[in-house]
Amino acid sequence: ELVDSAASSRLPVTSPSRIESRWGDTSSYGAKKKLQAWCQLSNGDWALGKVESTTGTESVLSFPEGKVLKFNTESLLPANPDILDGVDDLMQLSYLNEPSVLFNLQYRYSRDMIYTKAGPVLVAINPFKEVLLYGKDYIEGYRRKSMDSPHVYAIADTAIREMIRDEVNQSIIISGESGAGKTETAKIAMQYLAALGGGSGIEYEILETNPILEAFGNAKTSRNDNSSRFGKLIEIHFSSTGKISGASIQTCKSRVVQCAVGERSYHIFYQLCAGAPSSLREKLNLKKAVDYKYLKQSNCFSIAGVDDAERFRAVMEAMNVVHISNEDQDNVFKMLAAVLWLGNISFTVIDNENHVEVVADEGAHSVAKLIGCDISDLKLALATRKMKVGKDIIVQKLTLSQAIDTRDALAKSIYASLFEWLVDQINKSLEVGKLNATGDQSVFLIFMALNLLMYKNSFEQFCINYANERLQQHFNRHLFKLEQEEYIQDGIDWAKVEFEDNQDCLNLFEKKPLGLLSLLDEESTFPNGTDLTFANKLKQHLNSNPCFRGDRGKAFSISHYAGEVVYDTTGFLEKNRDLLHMDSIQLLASCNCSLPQMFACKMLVHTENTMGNQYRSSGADSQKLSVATKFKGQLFQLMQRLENTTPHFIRCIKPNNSQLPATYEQGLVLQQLRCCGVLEVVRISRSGFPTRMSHQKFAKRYGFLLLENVAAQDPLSVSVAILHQFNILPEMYQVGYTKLFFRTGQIGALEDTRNRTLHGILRVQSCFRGHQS
Ligand code: AOV
Repeated sequence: ELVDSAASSRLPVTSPSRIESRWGDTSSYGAKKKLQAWCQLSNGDWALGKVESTTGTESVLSFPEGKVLKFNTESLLPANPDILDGVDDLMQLSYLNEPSVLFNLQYRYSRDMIYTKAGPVLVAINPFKEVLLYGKDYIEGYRRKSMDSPHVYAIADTAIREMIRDEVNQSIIISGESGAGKTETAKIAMQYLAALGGGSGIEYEILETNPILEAFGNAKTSRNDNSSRFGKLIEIHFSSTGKISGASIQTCKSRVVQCAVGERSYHIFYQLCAGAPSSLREKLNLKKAVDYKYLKQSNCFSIAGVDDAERFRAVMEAMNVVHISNEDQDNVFKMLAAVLWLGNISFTVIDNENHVEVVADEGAHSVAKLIGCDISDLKLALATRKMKVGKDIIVQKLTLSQAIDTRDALAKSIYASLFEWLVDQINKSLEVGKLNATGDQSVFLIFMALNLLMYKNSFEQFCINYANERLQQHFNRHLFKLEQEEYIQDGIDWAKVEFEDNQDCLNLFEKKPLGLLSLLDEESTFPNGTDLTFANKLKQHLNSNPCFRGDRGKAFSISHYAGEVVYDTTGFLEKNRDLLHMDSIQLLASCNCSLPQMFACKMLVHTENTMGNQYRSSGADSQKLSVATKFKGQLFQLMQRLENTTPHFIRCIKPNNSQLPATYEQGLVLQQLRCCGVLEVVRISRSGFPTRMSHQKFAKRYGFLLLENVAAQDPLSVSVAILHQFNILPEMYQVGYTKLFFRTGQIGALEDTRNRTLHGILRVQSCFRGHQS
């Protein structure tokens, strides 16, 4: 910047075209350097082209391969100057539009720089291959701060340091869709935590919980071979000296045994059928997966490239690592087999009112044997219901559909209880440091499975998307606070920064009595409620809500922060009720096997807690808390714990659905950036003043463009003079105590002018040199 400001500052002036007036003063790049712009091709991808000409509403763009195409000028988006290619924080971009963000991430990804910051968020793109970014040297580099490019290690380092320095709990919130790399990322973060705080071996045990939780909690879906059907929260405790002293895991489930064509139920069922050794097979009277109705319904038994038998051995090994005794393991497998056999139990109709009786075949006998009850008790529990009428208890026979529901509900609740029990066992094993854990700080590692929003959504996505909405609010508010602090610190008028909140959408879910969840629970308790009456009720009460739209038939739409999603209410009531009758609980309580007894105990506690609360008890038959309400409760607990932590956010992105390296599908990435809230960060920043530069830096960088001589003036005065000379509108910037704050795009325009001027000077200089030589 050895430039004589007086000589170089005459700016060529041309009349700004439509694009230029929209994007700021980027005109007169003129013939030498054409304006570059993003345009959307017919396949939806964005491409970078040179603007050849603009006439009326149309622009002609040329592309590197020589192609020339016409576009609607309004549809073009400005591209960033080349010097910003591959910046390691998206916030450094002058233009934060979607193609610019996508391109920047792709630029880095193709160079194995899979991590990029988006302000306070770390974006991690799954490389689907080994990248040389980990291990001892890198850990040392980040520990000593000799490395500072975006990395999971850097996040873990900040978390651990802030925990020790501020004595405040930290959370690392890792989200992304299945297969995006959450588990890997958590392991990488753990690696770092273990290097700084490990040594007891507990970190190994924590990692070994993964195969177990995945086997029991994950399933193949049509979109993902290994989709986690639960949210997972791992809490790692550190002693005051910064060493890992223990850990605990919490899960938050949203799916029950049921699957569609092309999907599988939980992995563990197929693993058990494929991998159980013969002695175990005999004990469980185990058949092949195809012999079980629950597994057969979807007609999908294997996953490409996955050996279920081998996985089963890995799960058994992991169970040993977390100290689940052989006897308990046997009991676990018994419960699994009981669930499978329950699905094979059939009924015969015994009268003309469609009442039924259980067929005492292999299925029924196996279940009774496995859970340790009398077959007559089992038959009674599945085909009758005790009702309280006045002071008397009468026994009512069940119809075929009631009996099937009862059977399925029992299977689901055994499975859910088993999963809960397993998590409890794992936690006991990880509790080593608990004794002296009082007063310790801890780092929480939190996984939230953020599934992609899909066109046809059911109850599960409804719950997950609701959770995402809550998490998004937490994220927004954190960001808002960080921003606010920076503005206030620099004396900026905070009122000029607008932030959108998703409170409206959350209200749509949570308002009482006329919110989605309340209405769902209400309809679920009506004996005559159906999915259709539920859908109609929503339309009747919520149509005036801007986040809600009633669609045809059983469908409705919600405007989520990430976009509009259509839901189909089919199955909502049944899944939400997750009804288990007292008769079934009593059956489990009467078993002479330890696990069913324990399950029944827990269910009874649940039931008692909720009776007289929100839920009516109808005689001897009482209901558990609805699934949605339970989910909401767990979510609130999780949020409450998060509120008391300093959060760190990592968003994992899956660049393609084929698990291939070096394959970056724009549309897929974009979808996830929207869902994970990365574009939201960008949007929030854009609504504020995302570009910041100190007075000094600004004066030094652009001062030479001034017409008047300002050499003697202070940086602030120089800065103000620049702002005036370039007619930057007052609403486009704010002057702080130490920094200037700009709205998006403003610096880009200045930067272009600067480059243009420098180019001009260089040309003039080389011209001179040419003469001299
Ligand atoms: P998930 O945890 O997000 O899915 P994973 O962490 O299991 O996804 O990642 C899926 C696969 O991507 C892994 O098995 C690796 O092959 C690859 N991968 C992810 N991150 C990296 C990385 N940093 N380096 C190399 N390979 C990676 V799930 O928990 O299904 O919701 O169940």
